[in-house]
Amino acid sequence: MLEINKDNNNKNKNRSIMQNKIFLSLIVTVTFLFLLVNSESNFVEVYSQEQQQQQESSNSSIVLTAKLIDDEYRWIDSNTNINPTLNMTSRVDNQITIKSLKGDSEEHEIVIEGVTSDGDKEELVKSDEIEDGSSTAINFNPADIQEDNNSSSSNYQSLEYYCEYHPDTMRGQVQIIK
Ligand SMILES: [Cu+2]
Repeated sequence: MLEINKDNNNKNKNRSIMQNKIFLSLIVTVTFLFLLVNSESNFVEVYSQEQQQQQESSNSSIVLTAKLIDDEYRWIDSNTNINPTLNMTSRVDNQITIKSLKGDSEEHEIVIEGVTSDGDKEELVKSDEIEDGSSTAINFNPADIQEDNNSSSSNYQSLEYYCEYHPDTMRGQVQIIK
């Protein structure tokens, strides 16, 4: 009788130890899963942030080539648009690279100007000259002119870009994207 009781006790003890073990391993598994899901969502977040940054940088890097089209010089972008509207991201250094074609003896130079509500035009950025296959780049951060609240030049009605030497045919609009 005493033997049997002892045996039963042992069985009960064993069972509760088993239950504890199962319970513990359940907690460990759940914790592990939780950590895994959490780190994965962090990873996804970082990944999408990286993608966004890549998109931004590709949007804000513009290449314009000076080309003769029907005897007139024009700015051509990488999609062969003529004098395209340049979309510039706010609070970012937007890089604009200008290129000339080999054999082109004409000089070109890009200028970004702001047109005030009074119709006054003000030079904001100016590049070096390019000629005969050379290229150069300028940076334009729209925040630079948006923060300038002290002068009348802060409120531009519109922004334009043009070539210093061919201002009539090599001219387009600049648009700021917020
Ligand atoms: Cu030009």
